[in-house]
Amino acid sequence: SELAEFIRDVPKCELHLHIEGTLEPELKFELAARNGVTLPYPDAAALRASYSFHDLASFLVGYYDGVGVVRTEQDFYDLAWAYLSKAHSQRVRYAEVFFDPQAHTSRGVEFGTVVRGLRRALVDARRLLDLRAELIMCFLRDFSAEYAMATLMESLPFRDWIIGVGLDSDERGNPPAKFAAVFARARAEGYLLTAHCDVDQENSVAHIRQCLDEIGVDRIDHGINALDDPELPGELLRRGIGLTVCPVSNRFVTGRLHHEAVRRLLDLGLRVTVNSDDPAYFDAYLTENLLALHEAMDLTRQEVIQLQRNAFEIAWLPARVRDGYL
Ligand code: ES4
Ligand code: ZN
Repeated sequence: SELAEFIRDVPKCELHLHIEGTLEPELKFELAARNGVTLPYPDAAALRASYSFHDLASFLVGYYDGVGVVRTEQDFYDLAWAYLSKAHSQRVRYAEVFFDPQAHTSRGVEFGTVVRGLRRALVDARRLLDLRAELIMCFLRDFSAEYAMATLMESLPFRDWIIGVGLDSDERGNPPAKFAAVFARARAEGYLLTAHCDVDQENSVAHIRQCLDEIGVDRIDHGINALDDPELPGELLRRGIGLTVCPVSNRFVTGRLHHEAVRRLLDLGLRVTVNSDDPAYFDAYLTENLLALHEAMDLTRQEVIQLQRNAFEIAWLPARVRDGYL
């Protein structure tokens, strides 16, 4: 249809993308061979066919296990370059890329190896693809606050290559407040702040409230359960805090795209955005997320434009650079 064409062609901004979640089975096999690792599947197709997630916890186990084949600086470069090439083909002009250093340092890969490999790919994308991208370091919330603080300290020599910090992995029993001191220190170091408040968690509303009152986030990842509370939507609106929603990821984790929530957030004038989260696992990059949403809710051209405008508006870019995209 005409709108599908428009969705494919519109210049895009991606703000919620885990680089570890872009590891396609084919690259996983290539890296396994390179590093002398034997995977428990005969080939990429068999690995792909084995994917079956019914909730967040079952997804995250295979996810952190699966990234074990990524080891050298070149491996991290190749991982990021594959994503950036794909994003470029979908007309992504700016991307903020999450990485999980503890998914790697916890298995003996040095912090510097991770960040140097990723950074080199970002620099090449800027030069060769005219795609600008920045890194956001996420803490794994199911590890301790002490380990997060130690990771924050390890990041400081690379401060200029990382624009902000986030919080991801298993939210159950791991509220944002657990990391209040870590985020306070991160802010003092000049990092911008975001945190995952995944869809339909046990304490979603309380966690969003903590993000505002105890962390002082600049953005919230997912966060659509703000709609369950009488005060939160108005407060997000007043404070200009954006939400990075991931429809196809929602469908995997909860069975539903939550497209009604996207429309309500748009209608309320909130800065809601659409993103891909873990596209290699959910089989949907940014264009496919927008198309899935369109199929479910019959997006208008104006809504597609507003979603991309919101993303560029809440992007962590210098004002003058941002204005160039708007
Ligand atoms: C994630 Cl779907 C999801 N939820 C929480 N943390 C994550 N990290 C990567 N994907
Ligand atoms: Zn995420």
